[in-house]
Amino acid sequence: MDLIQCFTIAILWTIHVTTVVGQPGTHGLCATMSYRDMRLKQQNNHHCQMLENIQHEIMYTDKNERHRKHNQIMNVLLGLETKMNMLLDEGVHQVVFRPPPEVGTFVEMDDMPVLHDCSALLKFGLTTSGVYAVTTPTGHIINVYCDMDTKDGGWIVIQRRLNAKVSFDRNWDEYRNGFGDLHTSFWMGNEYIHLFTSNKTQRVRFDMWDWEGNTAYAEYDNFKVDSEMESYRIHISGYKGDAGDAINHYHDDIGFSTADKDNDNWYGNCGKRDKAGWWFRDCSYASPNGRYHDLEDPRGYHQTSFEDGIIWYHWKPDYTYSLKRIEIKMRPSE
Ligand SMILES: [Ca+2]
Repeated sequence: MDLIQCFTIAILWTIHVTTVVGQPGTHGLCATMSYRDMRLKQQNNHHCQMLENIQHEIMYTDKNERHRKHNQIMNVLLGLETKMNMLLDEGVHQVVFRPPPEVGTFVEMDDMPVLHDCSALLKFGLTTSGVYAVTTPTGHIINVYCDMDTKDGGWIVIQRRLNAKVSFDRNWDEYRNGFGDLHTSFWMGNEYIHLFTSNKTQRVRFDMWDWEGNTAYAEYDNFKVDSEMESYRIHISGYKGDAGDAINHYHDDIGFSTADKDNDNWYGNCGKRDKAGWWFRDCSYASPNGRYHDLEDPRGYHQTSFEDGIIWYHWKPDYTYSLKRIEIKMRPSE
């Protein structure tokens, strides 16, 4: 097996290990936002670090230095093998090796795609939804959830609400950096949304579920979030879908607000009142980050106080109707 083959197998193998072990009930650390903040020494004890190592090697290794790096990478592979055996001992046995897109050939090093977002991973042949490492436009590697199943695939999931376990009543810094668990409920982080939408024109899609078993979606062709200096101002237009346009006509071109940073147009503080961070105006027709109400809530999901639930008014024209589930995702336009 030559070096190119080693690289290719290593990266595909590791990505799938990362995906599989990141599923609920097995090993969720990869999926947490705190993983991004762990010190290198701590990360070294975790398989995610191996993926990062290999990606760094592939992206930053000069052609002439590859042989010098070879042994180093082989050590990473040995570590990976050890980790694999540990996982197998722990009962994780769904480890998938997927050959490169063109069966029988291996991707040349110079052609190796930089895995810069979920759509690139999809093009590379990774069709399983899950947690992956991708590079931000500024060159940092972060963990994201890729939705490969929703129409067109290759979506970076920005937000998901599944239950009330993760509170979205968070401050500015938490909304900037991201919070929650990538397999359940989370916010990707305004800074990352800004970076990805500044680099390429992105589409954004809202998928939503009600309590009666119905689904709806809203998609926008143009989605961009400005920098923190500009209060993460949103630019969104080009609606299509069956949920109704609750965003473009009302939430376009407004800064992000949280309870501790009021950029809304209301005399009060929408984020404080609705216990959420969002692009509030006066205050919202869409409020995906509102408080999660379910049947366990003593007030019941259908008895939210005015506007404080998960609202999409153009689908459920009732400010006391809080949705069962919602997801927000983006992918490049082309
Ligand atoms: Ca205000």
